Amino acid sequence: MNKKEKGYDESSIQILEGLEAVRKRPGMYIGSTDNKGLHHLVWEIIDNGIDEVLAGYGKEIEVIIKKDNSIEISDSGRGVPYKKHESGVSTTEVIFARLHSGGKFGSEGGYKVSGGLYGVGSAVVNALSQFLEVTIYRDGLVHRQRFENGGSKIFPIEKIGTTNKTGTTIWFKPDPKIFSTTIFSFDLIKERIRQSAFLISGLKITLIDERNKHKEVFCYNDGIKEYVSFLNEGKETVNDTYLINSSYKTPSNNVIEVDIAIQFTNSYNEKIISFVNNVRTTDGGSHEVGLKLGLTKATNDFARKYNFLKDKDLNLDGSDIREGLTAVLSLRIPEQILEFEGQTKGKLGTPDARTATDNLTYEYFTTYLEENRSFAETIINKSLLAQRARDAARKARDLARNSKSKSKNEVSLTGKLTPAQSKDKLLNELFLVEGDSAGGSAKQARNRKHQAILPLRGKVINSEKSNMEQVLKNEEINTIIHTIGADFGPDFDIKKSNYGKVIIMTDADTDGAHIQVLLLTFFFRFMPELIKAGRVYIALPPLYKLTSGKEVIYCWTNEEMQDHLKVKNYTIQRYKGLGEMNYQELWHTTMNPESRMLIQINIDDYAASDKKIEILMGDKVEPRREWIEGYVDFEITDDFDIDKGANNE
Ligand code: 0RA
Repeated sequence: MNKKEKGYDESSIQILEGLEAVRKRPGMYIGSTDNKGLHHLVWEIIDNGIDEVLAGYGKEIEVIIKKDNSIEISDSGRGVPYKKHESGVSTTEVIFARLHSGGKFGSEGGYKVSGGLYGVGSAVVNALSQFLEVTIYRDGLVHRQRFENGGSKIFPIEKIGTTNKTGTTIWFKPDPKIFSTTIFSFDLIKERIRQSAFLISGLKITLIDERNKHKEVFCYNDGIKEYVSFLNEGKETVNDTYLINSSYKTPSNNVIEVDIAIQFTNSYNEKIISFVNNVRTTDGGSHEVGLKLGLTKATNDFARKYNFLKDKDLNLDGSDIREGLTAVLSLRIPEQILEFEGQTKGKLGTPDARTATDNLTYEYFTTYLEENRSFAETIINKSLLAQRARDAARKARDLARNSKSKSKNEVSLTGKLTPAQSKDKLLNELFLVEGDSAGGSAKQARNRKHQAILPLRGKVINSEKSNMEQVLKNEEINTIIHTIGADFGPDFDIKKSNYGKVIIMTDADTDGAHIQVLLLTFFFRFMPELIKAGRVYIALPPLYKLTSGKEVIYCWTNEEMQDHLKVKNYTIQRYKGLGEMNYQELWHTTMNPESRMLIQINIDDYAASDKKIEILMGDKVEPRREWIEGYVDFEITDDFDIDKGANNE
C-alpha cells in the first residue's frame, strides 16, 4: 500500500533487498538489455528530475552525453536526502543501493507521475551501471557518493563543499557486461526530451553531446499547443490550434485534469497522441475513445442543426470527421482510479477518463464550432467528401476481392509477376524492380525457388498526397497489394503475406531514390505491420566495378574504391543503373543472399518517422526543401531509421 506523501523524509523508507536481484534479471526491471533497455536507464533518471519539477521544485534539467558514453543528468530540485537513515547508512545509499519500498518520491497531490518502477528507478540504474556518482546540493551543502560495479559502495557519503543552490546530479555509465550496446543515441534521447518539454510548459531541458559537440535546448511555453504545431509542420492547416483545458469530477469525487490540443489539416491522416500523467499511452484507451465520441457527437449535432445533413441522411462517420485531425491529449488521473491494460500496459483502462474526455470535448468543441462557422463548414464538407471516397474505395475493393476469388492463381491477376516456385511463404522473397529491362535481368538472375520478380513500369502514386480511393486505383499499388496477398490498412494480416522479405531494387540514382521513397511511403501508410515485422528491405547495388586482368572487385562506397586504387591500378566502371550489369553480375552483387547488401527498414519511433514522411511527401514545398538541404546526400538512413547494423547479410 502506498504511504502518505506528506512529511516525506529520511525516516520513511523501508529497505527490502540488495541489487543482485536486478542484475540477475534486468529484463524484469527495464524490459530488455538492448538499445531500448539501455535508454530506459536514462528515462528513469530524467523522470526523477521531472518529478521534482512537477512537485514545484526547479524548472531546468540538463543531460550531458560524455565522450566515453557515460551520461550526466542534473536537476535543480530539492536534492536527494543524504542524512543517516534508521538502518544506519545514508538515505542516499538506501535510495540508490537498495530496492527500498516507499511512495514515489517528489510527487505531490497523489499522481503517480513517471514510468513503472515506483521509486526504485535510481537503484535499478545503479545496479546496471559500471559506476554511478550522485552529487547532492541541499541544505547549503554539497555531498557526493560513488558506487561501482553494479552499485557497490566505495566510500560512505562524503561532504565535499558548500553551495547556495539545490539539486541533484547523477553521472553513470551502463555496464557493458549487462547491455548488448552501451552507445547512447542522441536522436532517441532528443525525441524523448522534446516530448517531455512539450508536456510540461516552461520546463527547460538542455541536451549536450560531448562526443560530437552537439547542443540543443528544449523549452515550450505553449506546451501541447506547440506540440501540435510541431506535428503539423509541413501541412496546410484548417484552423488555429484549439485548446481545451479543463477538469472533470468523477462520481467518486476524484478529479481528472484534461488538456487537449486540436488542429485540422488538409491531409488524409488522423493522428492522436495521448499521455496520462506524462506517460505516453501508445495504445490509446478510454481517454482517446472519449475524445472521439465527443468530437463525433458535437460535429453531427452541429451538422444536423444547420442542415448539412438532411433528415434522411445517416450521421457522419467518426473516422471521416477525423480525416486530417491532429490531436494531443494529456490527462492527469489520480492513482486510485488509474488502470492500464494490454501486454505492455500502454492502454488506459480507467472508465471515468472516457466520460471526462467525452463530456469536455462535446461541450467545448460544440462552442468552438458555433463560434467558428466557416471552420465548421470546412470540416463537415471534408467529412462528406471522405465518406464518398470511402464508399468508392469499398466498391473498388469488393471488386478486387471478387476477381481474386474468381482467378485460380495469383499470376493471372498480376500478369507481370514472375512467381517463386516454392510455397514456403517465409523463405520467399519479392523483388520490386524499377523498370522492365532491369526486371528482365532480374528474372534471369534470380533463384527461381525462392525469389519472385515484380517489375514496376508506371509511376507509383504518392500515398501521402492521395486518399485511399486514389491510391487503390493506382495500378502499380494494386498489383503490389495483390501480390503480397495480405490485404492492407486495418485488414492487413501479416500471416497471409506471401513473402518473408519484400525487397525494393532500384537504380542508385535520384529517380531510384524517388521510387524507393514512394514505395516506403506506401508501405508506411498502408502496411506498417510489414515494416514493423522487419520484412521490408532496400537492395543496394554496388556503385563501382574495378577490373584488373581477371580480378574483379565491386565497391559500394567511394572510400572502398579509393582504398583499392591506393594499392593497384584498376579499370573503373561506374554503374549508373541496374541495366548495366549482366544477369550474373546482378545475381552476385545484388540478389544472392550470400553476397548481397540489404538495408532493413525499421521504424524505431513511429511518430518521428510519420513526421519525416509528411515533410518529404506532403503538400508544402518549403519544409521539404529545407529538410533536403539539411541532409544533402539524401541519406535514406536518416529518413527511415534504417538499421545499419542489419545491412550486411
Ligand atoms: C527522495 C525524497 C525527496 C527527493 C528525492 C528523493 C529526489 C530524488 C531524485 C532523483 C533525481 N533527482 C532527485 N531529486 C530528489 C524529497 C525530500 C524532501 O522532502 O525534501
